[in-house]
Amino acid sequence: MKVVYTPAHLLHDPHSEIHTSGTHSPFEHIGRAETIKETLAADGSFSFTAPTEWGTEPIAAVHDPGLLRFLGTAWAEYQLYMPATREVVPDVFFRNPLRNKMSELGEPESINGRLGWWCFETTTPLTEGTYTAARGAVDTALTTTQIVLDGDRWAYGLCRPPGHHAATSLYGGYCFFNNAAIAAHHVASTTGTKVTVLDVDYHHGNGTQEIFYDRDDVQYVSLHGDPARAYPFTIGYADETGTGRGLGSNLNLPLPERTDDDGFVAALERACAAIAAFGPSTLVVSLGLDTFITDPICDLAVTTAGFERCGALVAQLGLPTVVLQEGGYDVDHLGENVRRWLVGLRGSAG
Ligand code: SP5
Ligand code: ZN
Repeated sequence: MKVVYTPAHLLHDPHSEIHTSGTHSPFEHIGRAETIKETLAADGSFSFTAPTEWGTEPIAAVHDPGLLRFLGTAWAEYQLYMPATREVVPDVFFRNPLRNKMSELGEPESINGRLGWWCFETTTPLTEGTYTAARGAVDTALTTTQIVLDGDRWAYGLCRPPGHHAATSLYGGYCFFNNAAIAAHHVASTTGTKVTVLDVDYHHGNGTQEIFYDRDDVQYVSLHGDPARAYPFTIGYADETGTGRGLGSNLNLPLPERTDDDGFVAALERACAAIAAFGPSTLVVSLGLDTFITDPICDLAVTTAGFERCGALVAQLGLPTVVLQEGGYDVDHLGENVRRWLVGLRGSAG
């Protein structure tokens, strides 16, 4: 199986993350991608390739060009406002009710105002190299997709930073550009065929859902911790099924605390039945391993053996499959969990 990896992710190197009312060392850090790379390299049956450059066009096809422009310059602009800030984080968020009964506001002018306009939460710092790293993750996703479009049955893109929380016009949740959505849109728009994004990260992929919510050519299917208790809290409920032409092509399967291998596999069987019924040409998997039993920020109980079962179940769909990295924060087990998911997917096919 081909693996697409670039060291560009090392340029996104936050030293702190603001969550649960304090500043902490980040859960989303460079060691995550490095341990995955090392584990897959040590296995010997994966062949590594570097991404090619795709430019900004595929990003602007999915995201607001304003978000793209902002992320390209925000860190440098902030230095003029607050010199020598290593990690740039908004402190004022734009919330619609602020301007209740007033005219609609466009993007504010000041850098501080713009940060709160394009970002939705505090855990996603912008560092000096974040934009370059995020562009590298998109190139990784698109190169992985091209490998599958060119005939490989599957390929794995080691995307970092992850993507599924990034919406059309918002970044957050450790995500800047929605790698999986950009990949899925690329397939749908260049081949004219249907695509499914299957999201098995612990967190609901609010960005991917929002991007495709009114479309009938891209299905979004997600298994995740119930947003009644889990991030991102305000989206990911079972009654969100799509709108307009997209009605019926969004499926959320919220899961209870401590869901184990059998429970997760049972939900994945439901997901696969819905995917088979939709009939896509291509599958894009948002692969998060934060459903793992000892993940430090999540509360499901999937094991390493369970991940292999999940990969094998997805293989039974018989679809060309683009696997893209999302979350997973138990770094001691992350590489092996990814490896076993991919081993399950490829089975004895090699
Ligand atoms: C891609 C991805 O998995 N993004 C997840 C973003 C979740 N960010 C929330 C971090 C909150 C950490 N809460 C700490 C609780 C410790 N018990
Ligand atoms: Zn996650």
